[in-house]
Amino acid sequence: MTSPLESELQTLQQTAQTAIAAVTDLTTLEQLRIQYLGKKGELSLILRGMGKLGADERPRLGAIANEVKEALQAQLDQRKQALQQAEIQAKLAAETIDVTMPGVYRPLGRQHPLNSTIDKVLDIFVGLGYGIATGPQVETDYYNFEALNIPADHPARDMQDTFFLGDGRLLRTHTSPVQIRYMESHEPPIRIVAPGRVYRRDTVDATHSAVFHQVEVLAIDEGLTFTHLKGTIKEFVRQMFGEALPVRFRASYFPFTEPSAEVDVQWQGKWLEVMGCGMVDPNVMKAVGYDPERYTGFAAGFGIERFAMVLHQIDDIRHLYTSDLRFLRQF
Ligand code: 2NM
Repeated sequence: MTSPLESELQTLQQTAQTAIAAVTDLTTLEQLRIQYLGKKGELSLILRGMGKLGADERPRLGAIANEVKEALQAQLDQRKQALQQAEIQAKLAAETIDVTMPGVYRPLGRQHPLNSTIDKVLDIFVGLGYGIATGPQVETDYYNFEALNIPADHPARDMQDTFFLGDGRLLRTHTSPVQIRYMESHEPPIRIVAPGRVYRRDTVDATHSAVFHQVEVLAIDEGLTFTHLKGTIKEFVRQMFGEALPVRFRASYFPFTEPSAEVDVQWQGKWLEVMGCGMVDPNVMKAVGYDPERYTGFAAGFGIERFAMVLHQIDDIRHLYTSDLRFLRQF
C-alpha cells in the first residue's frame, strides 16, 4: 500500500520536473531550485511529515525522498549547464565579426600648401645648421618697432598700416620681434629662422592679405660679412627652386639693416623679387645688448605665400585661405 506521503513525493517530482524542463533562463531555474529543494522548500515540507510515520515505513520513504531529491538535483544541474551553454552560444553569435565586410572609408587628409612651403623652407635652413624660433603674435611697440630701429615717423607705425589693439599692444607686422626676444636671451653665435603669421592693414586683393606668413633668417657671429649673406641666400634659392637660378641683389633700405638689399631670382624667364635682406644695423645690436664692434650679422625676410604662389603657379593669394577642397586637393 502506498502512503499519502509517497504520492505527495511523486506529485512533487512530476510538477518539479515539468517546471524545470520548461525553464529558459538561469534566474528562473535558481528560483525553482529554491522552491523545491531549498531549506524551506516543498521537499523539506514533505519530509517534516515523516516524523509521524511508523519505524517500518520511515526508511523506505526516506530512501524515496532521497531519490526524488537526487533526481531533481541532477535535472537542475543538467538544465543549468544547458542554459549556460546556450548563453555562451548566443553571445558568440552576437559578437561575430564579419571579416568580409567592406571597411569604413576614411578620407585621407593632406598638408596645406602654406604649411608644406614653410616646412620646405625650414628643412633647408635646418640643413644649414639653423635652429627654429617662434614667439607671440600679439606684441608690444618695443619689440615690433623700437628695438628694430624703426623711427617714430616710419609709415609702418601709422594707424593705416598696423593693427593696434588699443591697449598699447599690436599684432606683429613681421616676425623680427621673435629674433629680438631670442637675441635678448642668447649670446652669439646665433643662427635661427623665425616662421609665423604676421598682420598688416592691407586692402585684400589677388596679391595682398591682411594676414600672411613670413620666415625671417638671422645669423650673428664675429666676422660675418655680406658675402656670407649672399652665399647663404644663393644656397637657399638653389634648394628651394631645385636648381642654381641666377640671383641678383639690388640695393634697398630697411631700418633694421645696413646695408640692405632686395633679392631677385630669375625664374621662368622673369626676374622675381623674392626677399629682403641686409647686415643687422648696429642700433639693433645695441638694443639687445650686443657689442656692435665685436659682432656682425645678417638677416633676411620673405613671405611664404609668395613662394607658394610662385612654386605652384597660384594666381590669387585668396585661394590659400578659402579652404576650397577643389583647390586644396591639387596639392
Ligand atoms: C627683412 C629684411 C631684412 C630682419 C632683421 C631682423 C633683425 F631682427 F635682426 F633685426 N630680423 N629680420 C630683416 C632684414 C627682415 O624682411 C624683409
